[in-house]
Amino acid sequence: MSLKVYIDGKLVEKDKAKISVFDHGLLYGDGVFEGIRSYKSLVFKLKEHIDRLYESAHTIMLDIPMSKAQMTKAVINTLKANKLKDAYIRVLITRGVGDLGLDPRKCKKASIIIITDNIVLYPKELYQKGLEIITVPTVRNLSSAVDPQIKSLNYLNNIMAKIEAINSGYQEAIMLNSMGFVAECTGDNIFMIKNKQLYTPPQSMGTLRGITRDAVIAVAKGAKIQTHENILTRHEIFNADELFLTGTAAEVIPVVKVDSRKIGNGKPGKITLQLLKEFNEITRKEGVKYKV
Ligand code: PXG
Repeated sequence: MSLKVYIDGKLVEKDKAKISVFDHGLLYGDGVFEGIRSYKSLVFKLKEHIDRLYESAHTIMLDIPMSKAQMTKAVINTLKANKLKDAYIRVLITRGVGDLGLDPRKCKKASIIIITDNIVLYPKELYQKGLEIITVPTVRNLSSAVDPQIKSLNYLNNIMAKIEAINSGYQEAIMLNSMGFVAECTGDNIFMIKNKQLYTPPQSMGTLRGITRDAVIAVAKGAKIQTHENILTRHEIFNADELFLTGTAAEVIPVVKVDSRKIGNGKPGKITLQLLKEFNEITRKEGVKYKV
């Protein structure tokens, strides 16, 4: 059975899942998206993802032609149609079909696309050995230009940083903001442990308020680990006891080297591994249940 994709109310075969070349999502990256996961027939933080999707759309004045309750149903129905228990879910809202000009008023109706697929996991050894990453020249978008809270279909800012990492032989990059403070990675948030306390940059640094980030902060608070949203410099990152990244795709992944500086003892840290374990427990326990 081939994969079915939801497009504007219909489930269509993957090969037939197509949109117009006049869609402003393609012409201008004019649209928004979410990346969501399900674990063992539980969609993790579905409400939070849908709320963030509607907030992104609200800011760009994109009217999603369905309610949040209908969106929730559409996501679940797409998972069911594909009999997926552990899935990566991509919801996209494009501005829709318009003409070749920028004017979004020419686009009469937004398109809703829901893609569900098997999740491609990162190699297990990355979680055991930890990642080596670098800082890159491309700075994170200014909040006053394109706010990183908007998960827009234009991810060039992040892709530029990813290319710079890849060109230097690394898989992931730390993006700094225009002031030189740590913002986040290309598709993940960053955390450090120093003296048994947890630190991550605040939204005002050009950091996306990740849903995994919030979940990890909640886990840390539950474990009585003091947590802070603080400005972080490269110096502070280099001298962290432990470092890790969080994101829907990566979950919690340890970092052991930044710009050739060893972090802590060069191995994934104890608190990181504890948070990783507890996070994995909640993803298998909490969420919106569905039957396939
Ligand atoms: N920062 C950025 C810039 C992101 O795009 C996160 C942090 C983590 O947020 P959540 O809510 O997922 O904890 C993201 C999320 C991928 C991929 O394939 C990841 C994201 C977007 C698109 C693709 O790794 N990002």
